[in-house]
Amino acid sequence: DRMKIEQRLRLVVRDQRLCCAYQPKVDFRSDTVTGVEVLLRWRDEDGNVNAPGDFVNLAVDLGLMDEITHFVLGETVAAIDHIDAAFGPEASISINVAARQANNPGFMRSLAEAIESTGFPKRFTLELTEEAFISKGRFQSEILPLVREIGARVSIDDFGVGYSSLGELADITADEIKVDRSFITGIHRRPRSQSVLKAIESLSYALGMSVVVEGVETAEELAYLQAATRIRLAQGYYFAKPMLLDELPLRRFSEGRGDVAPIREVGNARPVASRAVLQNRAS
Ligand code: G
Ligand code: MN
Repeated sequence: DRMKIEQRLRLVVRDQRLCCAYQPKVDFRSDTVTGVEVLLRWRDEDGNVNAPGDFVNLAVDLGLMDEITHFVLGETVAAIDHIDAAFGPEASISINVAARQANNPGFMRSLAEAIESTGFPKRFTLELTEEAFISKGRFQSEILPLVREIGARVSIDDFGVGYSSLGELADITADEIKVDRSFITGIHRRPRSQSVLKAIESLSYALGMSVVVEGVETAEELAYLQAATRIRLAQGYYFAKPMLLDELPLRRFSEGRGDVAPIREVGNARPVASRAVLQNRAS
């Protein structure tokens, strides 16, 4: 199986079938878009778009991921006018970096340089999973300063599914924490997830991090978050799915009146649970 995936990955890279999708991060208290996350996608021979799945870990193993991350950054910079038109010129731009890449000083130096040379380094956030911060590589003392130096921000991605504890969170200096969607799915009817979310929320705010919830898919989940937490920021299909470049609306996403480009399905994503709330409220 691994050899098959490896073969497919090498063909995808060779044939330049990698691409990016963009998913907004919204402030659901003020109905504004505050940022956008850039997500890697690949096209199969028939042109269908897929999420990377096992590709990322394998690409890291094969030493292909550094080049791919630079490609993602390059695509994002090339698309910046479209991104600004859709999400606003103030929107932050989040790029994902695998934990092993984050602990490689050579790679991180090259990435920081590339981000700096975009001319707008302060708009960037690097999303790293928990392992990046807690690994024995001296990430916090030696690598994080490289990111800080160019004025970019760091985010803890998929929080809650890794191996770190809430105690270890106290030692991490990040700007943002993204709560994994496994805690958000059905949150309105899961008291235990509600308690965990409350604990993450209060610890994160006490440590000066902003909190983003991932994977909001339904009105019920959103209603719970609005009524029972102080969280403002979210991503998820309820607001918008990740969109390919040619699917981005041509004018501000949050100013939509229903006549903006429809949010179409991307790859193997599930159908949209409801129309984008931002569009509904604006009309
Ligand atoms: O690990 P990270 O949070 O960066 O991964 C984001 C992934 O989650 C993307 O591949 C994106 O397509 C997917 N995603 C984003 N929003 C939702 C959602 O509301 N539900 C589900 N099931 N997946 C989502
Ligand atoms: Mn992410």
